[in-house]
Amino acid sequence: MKPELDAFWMPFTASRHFKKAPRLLVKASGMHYWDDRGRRILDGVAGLWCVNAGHNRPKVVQAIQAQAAEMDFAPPFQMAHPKAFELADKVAKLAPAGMNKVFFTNSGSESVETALKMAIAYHRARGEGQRTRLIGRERGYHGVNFGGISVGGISGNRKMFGSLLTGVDHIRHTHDPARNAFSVGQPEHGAEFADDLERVIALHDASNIAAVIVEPIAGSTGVLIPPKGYLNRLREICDKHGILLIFDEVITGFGRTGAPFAANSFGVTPDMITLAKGLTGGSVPMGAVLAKQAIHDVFMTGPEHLIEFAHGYTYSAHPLACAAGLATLETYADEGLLTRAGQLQAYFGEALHSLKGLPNVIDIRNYGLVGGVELTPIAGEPTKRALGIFLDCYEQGVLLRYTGDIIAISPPLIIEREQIDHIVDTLRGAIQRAA
Ligand code: PXG
Repeated sequence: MKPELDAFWMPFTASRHFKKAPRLLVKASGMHYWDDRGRRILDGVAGLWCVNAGHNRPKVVQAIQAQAAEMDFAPPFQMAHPKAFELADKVAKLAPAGMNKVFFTNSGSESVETALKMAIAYHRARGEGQRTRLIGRERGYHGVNFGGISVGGISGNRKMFGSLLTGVDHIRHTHDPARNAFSVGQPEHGAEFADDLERVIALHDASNIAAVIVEPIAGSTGVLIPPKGYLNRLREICDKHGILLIFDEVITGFGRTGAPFAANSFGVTPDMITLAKGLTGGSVPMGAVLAKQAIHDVFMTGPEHLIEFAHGYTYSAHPLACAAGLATLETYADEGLLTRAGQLQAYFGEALHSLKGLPNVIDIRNYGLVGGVELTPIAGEPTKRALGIFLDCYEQGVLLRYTGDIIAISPPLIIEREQIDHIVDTLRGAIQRAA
């Protein structure tokens, strides 16, 4: 290993493997990265599901440069700067009707913690302080902080970290390959998986439960598309029992599903939405929680000189992030990107499903511009087949992502049809070579 690689303790990386043969990206533009060997790499995962408008878009670059020169930082507690209000207003205008309050964070993980705290505090402020329990879902990913891994359902992200939050339950996941393998778009079967929520409610009584959090499409666990009717049923059950419904749209937000949010695409309005990634297209770290007016208003009581919600981050609504967010939203609007995934969905889906029948391909899932290709694991060596395919594609100049033995595809929303073909053809070759 080169000594200069030693100090950096890398996030979510097989670091000894990586440091023997590092993959270093040094430049980006539009649909592409360039690596330190000067090779051009087609970005099939929008960086890490975040670069929705493509890389280094001129308006965004210019906005960040101008903001850095004008004002580096403004304290967000008891002070503010104009772009914070402007960006909140623009995000609220994109949101489903009634979801018009925006709380800024710096990441998806922080958005999740913020939403969970808001939910518990909301019930307390309304005089139901016993509603503290939180419900997540098996295979859910809600970032890596303690709240997020507690409601999250990926055991590898939980098992090393002790007792986590107390008062958390999980409903079952929605993966059902026996009935739904190779579904194009939303699977037909499984709306009834939402009824598992009734089981948990029966166990604890609804009066003790604050909120349910789910990803509308589960991303990190390997792209699980919600069965038809499933999210509607979750909404009905939450309404019946006075439980808040939180959609974690860190991946699905900002056009991934063909609408600004998956809540729009699936026609189900939650009480809160957690955001990050596409909000600034990955250019500057930023997250946000969108909340219904009614949730916000519950806090607005008591003496006006007192802080209503004791929560926030030094870098909430950071000027660079706000400038980047405004320019990113402008780029989405200029180019119609928040609905483009809907126009490409059929083409993308067909291309992806052409991999059916290849060796070891046991399921293909797609919605909007997100897809997953599930492979049979190598006996006794889970994740190794997908790792090999990921590395092979990278050698061929295509960046994808793998999780378990699932290959995830989630390109920038500016992708062209030939680039979809190129990604799928490269993946086809790699799957065949891995057989
Ligand atoms: N919620 C969801 C639904 C996410 O997908 C987070 C929260 C946390 O966001 P931050 O910004 O704190 O990382 C995420 C993040 C992958 C992968 O390919 C996915 C994410 C992050 C890194 C890798 O599985 N999603």
